Amino acid sequence: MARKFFVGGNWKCNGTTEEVKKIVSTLNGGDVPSPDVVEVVVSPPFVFLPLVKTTLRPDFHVAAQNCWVKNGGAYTGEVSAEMLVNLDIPWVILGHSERRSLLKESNDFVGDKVAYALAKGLKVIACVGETLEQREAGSTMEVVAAQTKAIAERVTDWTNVVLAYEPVWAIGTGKVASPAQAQEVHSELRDWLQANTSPEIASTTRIIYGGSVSGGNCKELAAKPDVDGFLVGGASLKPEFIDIIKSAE
Ligand code: G2H
Repeated sequence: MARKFFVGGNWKCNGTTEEVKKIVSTLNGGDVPSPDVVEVVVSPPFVFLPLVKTTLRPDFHVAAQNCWVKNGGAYTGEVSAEMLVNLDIPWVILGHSERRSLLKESNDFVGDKVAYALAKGLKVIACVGETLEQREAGSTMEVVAAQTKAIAERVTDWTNVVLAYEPVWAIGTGKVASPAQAQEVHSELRDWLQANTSPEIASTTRIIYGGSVSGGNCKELAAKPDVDGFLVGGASLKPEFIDIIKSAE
């Protein structure tokens, strides 16, 4: 089964109501390939999710940028998977490196979150990636395999999982991975899935790339056989996000 190209826009902690309305209006006016060709999901901060969901074109979907590891309760500042489901938010990003590093989210904690969110009916963009130090030490695959293993130990059905490979050294730095570097890790991740989950999961799970993706570099990256799309940060706030979506064709 062919893997449908996937483009996610991670708005991170950016935007005012006016700015959000402007981004949505740009997206709504964009001429992009049909939903048969590309799946587009944008991820505004929690507070803007209802606004974006109600004003965004129907062929694009929304994602939260995080959710709590279990049911709600006395967890000040958290948002539960159940709340996202209640608001009809279909997707959530989990394990982003900014949360892993700044908020000390461990592999196990991210794995627990992914399993819980999936069990509640959410679709998950699960992020993995190595730091520059780890890459230079030659441990890239060891790091991303351990991050993926923590998910694989808890999840059997990968239908609603998109795996995002985001090398930390490429995030928000303008230093995008070369198409060959991205392809190498994506291919090794697919091999890892083949060996540790199943051939079916390995061949159908989308592995997308994130880290300084732009309108200028997306086409070359998209041409690689194991790059099934992108998770875009900075450029997803700009009109060039439309060009990135178009790289699906
Ligand atoms: C990586 C990416 C989006 P950016 O974090 O998840 O951000 O494209 O700004 O590097």
